[in-house]
This record gives sequence, structure tokens and C-alpha cells, in this order.
Amino acid sequence: MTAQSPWVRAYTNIALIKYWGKADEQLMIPQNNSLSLTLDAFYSETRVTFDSKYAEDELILDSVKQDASSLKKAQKILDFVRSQAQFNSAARIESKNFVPTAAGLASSASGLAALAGAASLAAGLRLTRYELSALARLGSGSACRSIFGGFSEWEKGHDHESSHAYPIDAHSDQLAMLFIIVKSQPKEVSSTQGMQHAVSTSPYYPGWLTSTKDDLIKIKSAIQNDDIKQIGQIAESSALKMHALNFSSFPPFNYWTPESIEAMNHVKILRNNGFTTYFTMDAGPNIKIICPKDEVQAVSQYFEREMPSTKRVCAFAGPGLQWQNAQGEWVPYHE
Ligand code: 2P0
Repeated sequence: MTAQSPWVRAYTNIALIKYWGKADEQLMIPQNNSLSLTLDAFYSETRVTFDSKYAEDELILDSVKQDASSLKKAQKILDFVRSQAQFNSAARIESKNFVPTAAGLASSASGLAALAGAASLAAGLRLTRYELSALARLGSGSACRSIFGGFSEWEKGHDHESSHAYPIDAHSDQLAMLFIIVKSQPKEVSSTQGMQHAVSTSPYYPGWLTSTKDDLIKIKSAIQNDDIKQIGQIAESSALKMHALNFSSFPPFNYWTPESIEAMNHVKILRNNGFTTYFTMDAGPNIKIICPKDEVQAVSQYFEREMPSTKRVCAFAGPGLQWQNAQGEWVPYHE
């Protein structure tokens, strides 16, 4: 048998309240709920072909065949789909990442969300948005949030079915996210390893779980009020608390470079000069600035002047999962 999906597109998301730690490594159930904004600037497109003639699964990313370790996350999604659809053909995954050149940004969230959509279509499974989000989670935790556009919250749940994201119905069109892309070296500690180490060794981990519950309540209220200053304050605080877990692990580690710190300081200088700028940072050295749409141009020009070695990419709220119909149009995956 052979079965091919159409191309499926998913946009990347950045967490405002971070996910940092798993309660179940195999099922990818997190320790805490997290909340993110799906963005319009970076996305992945993927299609899947299952064919009983294929000898083994393969992943072709931007025309380059990937090694077995890159395939591992994808195979968790493929295996689940095969068991649901009751067949065992191998798959060929073709994927393209649309990330500005040299952006140095990981794309596992968009890539694995697009794969969940494509693999289930190829297998003839008709999954709800929540089932699809849970499926994407098996590949990479943060991918479950990229099924939805705008703001979404990943409800940690307690088993495969209950651990998925859901969309937060709110305006998100006034918020901008400006990526300040600094020089990057190869990552020494992957997100998966980093969070595992923080859960098992940081004495602050219980405090992280308590304060994250509080931050989620506050940020959801700020989102409903379209209060960008409060959203930024809470998001910056969540990011710094996540990084504090890494600094307080044993042995300690961090993702910060001198340029990351310089960029953070500039965000504070801008704030002291009347801008509504806050930062967030993930498992890498780049800084993402949260600010109102009408400030983003001036903030970008400021960084061009003060940190000319950085690249700047501006993003706004983006859509949820899409697929390409026979006419070549991109339409929502779930109508
Ligand atoms: C997040 N990050 O909430 C957090 C904040 C990075 C820092 O989710 O192990 O690729 O595959 O579930 O989702 C990046 O880690 O990790 C991430 P796995 P993932 O966005």
C-alpha cells in the first residue's frame, strides 16, 4: 500500500510561561502547564508517505537526509499513528523549514506539529484538534501548542489523552515579538537534557511549580485585558525563573552568552526610556522582545544601532495548523 498526505504547515510558538520539566519522560507529560504565542514569521511544511515497499523510516529535511537521532522524535509520532491505524508500513517524511536565513532558531515545535498533522492525514485518521495536539506532544512537548494560532495553553493533564494544548480566545493583534539573534555556538545541553537535570537537581524546582501556577492565572487575565505591559512583566519573570533553575542545578549550566546579557540590558534601558519592552529567552542565547506593535520598528532600529552584529526578525501572532488543498491554497486543518 502507498498513502501520501498533502503538505501540512505549522507555525512555531514561543512560550510566555515556560515548560521546563517532565513528569513522564516516555509520554512527554510536563510538570507544569505552559502558555505560548504562535507566530507568523517561522514555519515548517511537511508531508508523509507511508509505503509498504519502504525498508525503513526516513526523514528528508530541506532536501537533506537526516541521521537516526533526528528521526527518533518523529518516530514516536509515526509509531502512534501506525498503531492507531493498524498497519506497519515505513514512512518517508519530507519537511521544509521556513526560518529566516542564519536565524539560528530551532524548529522542533513547528516541525513536529506539522508532522503530526501530515502523518495522521496520510494514515486516514481523522483526529480532533485536541487529539492532534496530544499526538504532536509525543514528538516534542512544545509542538502541542503549535496546533493552535495565537495564544494557547498546554494543560499538563495526567495521561496521553488529557495532556494537550487548547486555544485561548483573546485578541493578540497588538503584540509584537522582536527576535534579537546573537552569535550562537552549538548547544551544549539540549532542552530535553536541561529540563531533566533541573527537575532532579535544582533545589528551587518546587518553588518554580508553585510560582508558575500563579503566573498562569495572572497572565491569562492580562491577555484578556490586552495589557501588554503586564503580559511582558509576567513573561520576563517566568523566563528568568526558568533560567534560575539551570543556574541552581548541580552541576550548573546555562544558555546565556555575553550578547544575551547585553541585549537584556538594552531592553531595560529602553524601558527606562518609556518603551514597553520585556524579554523572554529559551534554551539558546537569542532574546525575544515582547512589545506593542507600534513600538517594534523603533526598538528594532535601536538594536541595529546598539548591537549591529545581531540580526533582528519581527513576528506577530500567527495561525494554527493548515494544509494545502488541490488548488494550492492553504486552508485551516480543522474548519
Ligand atoms: C518552552 N522550551 O516552553 C520551553 C522553554 C525551551 C524553553 O519547550 O524534550 O523541544 O522535546 O519536550 O519542547 C523546548 O523543548 O523539548 C521547550 P522536548 P522541547 O517552549
